[in-house]
Amino acid sequence: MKITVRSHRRATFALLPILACAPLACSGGSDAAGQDPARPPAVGDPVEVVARDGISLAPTYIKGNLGTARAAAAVESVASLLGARTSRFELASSVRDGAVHDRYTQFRNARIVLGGELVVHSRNGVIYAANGDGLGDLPAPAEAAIAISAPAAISAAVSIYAPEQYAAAGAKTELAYRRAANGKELLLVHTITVTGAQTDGTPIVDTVLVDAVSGSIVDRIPTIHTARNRELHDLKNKTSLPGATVRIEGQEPTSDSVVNTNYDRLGTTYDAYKELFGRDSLDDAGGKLISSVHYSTNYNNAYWNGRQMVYGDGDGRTFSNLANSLDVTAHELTHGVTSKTSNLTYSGESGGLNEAMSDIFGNVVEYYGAGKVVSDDTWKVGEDVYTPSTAGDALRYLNDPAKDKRSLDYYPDYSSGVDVHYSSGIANLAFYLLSQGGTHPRGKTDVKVTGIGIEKAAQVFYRANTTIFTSSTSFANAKTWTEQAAKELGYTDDEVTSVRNAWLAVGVGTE
Ligand SMILES: [Ca+2]
Ligand SMILES: [Ca+2]
Ligand SMILES: [Zn+2]
Repeated sequence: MKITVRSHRRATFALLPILACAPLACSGGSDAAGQDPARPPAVGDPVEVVARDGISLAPTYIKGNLGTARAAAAVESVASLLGARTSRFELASSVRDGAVHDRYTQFRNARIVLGGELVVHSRNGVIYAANGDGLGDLPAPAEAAIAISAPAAISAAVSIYAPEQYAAAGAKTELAYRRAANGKELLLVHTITVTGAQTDGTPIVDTVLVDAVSGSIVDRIPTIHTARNRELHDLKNKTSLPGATVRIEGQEPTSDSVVNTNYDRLGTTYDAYKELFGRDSLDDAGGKLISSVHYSTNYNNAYWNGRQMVYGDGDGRTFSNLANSLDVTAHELTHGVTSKTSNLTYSGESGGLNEAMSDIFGNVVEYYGAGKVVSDDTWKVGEDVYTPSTAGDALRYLNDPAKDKRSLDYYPDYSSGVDVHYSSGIANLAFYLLSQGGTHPRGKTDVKVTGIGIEKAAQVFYRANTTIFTSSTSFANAKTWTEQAAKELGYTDDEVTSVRNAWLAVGVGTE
């Protein structure tokens, strides 16, 4: 196994002079001011509820002058406006892009509420908007209701794996709350980390949630993000990461063309994120981009393990070497961006959105690498390494997801068991239609979308994923929140309508 390590390039990106631009004088286009450009919120303005949760009816997005950023009283007041009076909130992370987007973790009865983050948006110290999921005062069992012990929960978690897959469990067993599937209450769950390996060598690091009251499995959340869903099982050679260092930033090419090509792919991905979004690497702090290539033998996959990319050589039939593909590389790296920002949970609807972000930005990077040219390949995933003996096909298709015979292209077809690599098709198609315009490729709706171009569409999805989405964002939330992102970017009413229509065209929302 070999590894390519890329140290960061120091950012020369300077802050845009947005602070010198009074909101009233700011015209449209890409500003990073982070609020509706029409007028700043003023004290005494009514608080506007932009969207509500479909079940709890708690607001999921509010706008107005909501007080002083990071003041405890203001955060409490914002939480209360969002219907969360019985929870406590702690600042977890922050994104700055001219505006400040503070993410707060929610606690109930001193236990974390998974997926229940509050995001508070401020500018010049004044909160102008806030959003979140699962923030209403949903009923929650007290710890006195626990009927399932931690060891019993670990047994239940392990039982969903084949014996040869499972290696260990229980290292990080903790109690937490998680919204029930019916949306009406919080469940008290044991969170259990399970490690092991699939038969093709892909590692397993899952978080399994076991209901502490009923003992049922609530969710299985993989933390290993593969570029594609596993299809073949050829060999089971074990590997240990990261392997020997063979090329670091600035070093001359080696004799291994796979190392050199992947080194260039990492460079293009870095440059695209920096130029298009002003982002300095995955963590926006110049962090290293690390790849290990030649993983296992004939391994038909690539994955992101939370720290680095890992690529198989492919078996030469289903895939050639995955490390040579730019959109596969950028797909994996985008999992890193998502994990540092929205941290979309990798199961259910949020998991489909997580995969879609990677498919979308994988190809936005490919578009950038092609000299900012849109081609048929812009809407195909992994076309350069998939089925070397068949021309023109791809692993997935953003412009016609159902072409792979598995991916969804219409939200009413969604059910909770759909693999995240296939539910991603719903958002992938929305992105395609927002970029290029048109109607649903299979006529499932008759909504006509006016395209706004790939770069503007990418700005909308990037802003939503990095500053508004939370770990439990649904497709319906994604619709509302990408519309908000477009407004914050200063896009025209027609362009915001295109965002709305793109989602309506794939069956998300009704108006
Ligand atoms: Ca592509
Ligand atoms: Ca092919
Ligand atoms: Zn992925």
